[in-house]
Amino acid sequence: MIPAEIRELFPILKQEVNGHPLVYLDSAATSQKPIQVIEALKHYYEWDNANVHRGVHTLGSRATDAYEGARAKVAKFIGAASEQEIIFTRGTTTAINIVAASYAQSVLREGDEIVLTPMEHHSNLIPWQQAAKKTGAILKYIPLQPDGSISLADVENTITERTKMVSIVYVSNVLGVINPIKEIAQIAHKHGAKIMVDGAQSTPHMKVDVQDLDCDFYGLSGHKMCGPTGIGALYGKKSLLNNMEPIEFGGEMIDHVDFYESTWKELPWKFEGGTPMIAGAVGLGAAIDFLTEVGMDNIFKHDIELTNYALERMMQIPDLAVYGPTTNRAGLVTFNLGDVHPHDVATVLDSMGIAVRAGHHCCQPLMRWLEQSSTARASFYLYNTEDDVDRLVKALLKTKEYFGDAIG
Ligand code: 7TS
Repeated sequence: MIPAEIRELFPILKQEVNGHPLVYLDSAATSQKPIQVIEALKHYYEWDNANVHRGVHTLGSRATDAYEGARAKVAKFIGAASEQEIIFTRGTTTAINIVAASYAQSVLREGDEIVLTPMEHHSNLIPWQQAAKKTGAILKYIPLQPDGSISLADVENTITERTKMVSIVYVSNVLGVINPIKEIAQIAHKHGAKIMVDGAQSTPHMKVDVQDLDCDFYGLSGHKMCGPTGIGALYGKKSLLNNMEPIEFGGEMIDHVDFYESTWKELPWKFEGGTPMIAGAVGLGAAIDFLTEVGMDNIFKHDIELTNYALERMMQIPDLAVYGPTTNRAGLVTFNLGDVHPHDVATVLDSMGIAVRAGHHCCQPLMRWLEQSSTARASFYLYNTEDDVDRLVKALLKTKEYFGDAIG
């Protein structure tokens, strides 16, 4: 386990909520930020703030160095071959939208197939629905096993010669399942398809190597990995990004502009129209330094141990249903307490200082597959401890008492 002192680096966790010390179990929605990231943002605004790639003045070059330095950190963190393969975006949603709008819509033809799974977040579903509508391509879904995992046999059966694009989540934000991306990429490539990976929930918790996975595109969100909101990245293989058209046009992304025609900068800047999220990138760079120092393998181990501990304890609570597989899963537990509405569960937990998310988690099709309208979810990160899990379990038992006969 990661030492409990790590928690001390997160100032927000020191407060009381509703008269109880805060237990933050909603990191899958957004993670908290360590002092190093907060200080990096403060330092940037106090000393270096200027626009990038323009000013010859000192602040301009400091800001540019900080921004491009952060890009190099992202590239190294996910094992990209070159910094040119990293495009800064607002987050995973924007990363997927760029690929669906630029790459997919230029290659897809009527009758081509886009392969997804029923566990996709809306951000990895709706952009593909739009691409299908515009091109006449067809959406296909790899079926789920009863525990919510997917089998490679089903992957083999679903991907065909007509498949041009596979887009799949690495770690589900509801089931916690870790999908076998490397194997799926091999199957996709065997059929000449490209694969996009939704890395929103994997990048914060495990070591990612895009070259080893051999994925063509990969999206991540900075705010889920100790970084600021409003910053994320799209990784794409250079050979693909080079042949893609930008989807945002304007300042910063151009080479030569004339009255009727313009040309674009080289990678990655042709995809970064307008003034980028400079401070956000600097904060993300600081978050990557922090995570690297703690060690991604340590974080993965910590989150898994905590989740297993939570699963073991939560499964002993009568009437509490837990969703997702029991093995090969990452740091979150999705559950329902009998028939009590998860919003009510979350509200009672909040009154005891415990923050969990309730709702459909932006996965409405998956909720229907689970035959639930919504669920509650506790998600863990490096600052959580066994004590947090004990507090959650105790509070759930109290919640159960509170609702009494309503549970059935
Ligand atoms: N993909 C997955 C698997 C996610 O969990 C999320 C956000 C996204 C994509 C979108 O990321 P964004 O940073 O672009 O918004 N998931 C959640 C969640 O589970 N609760 O709140 C946001």
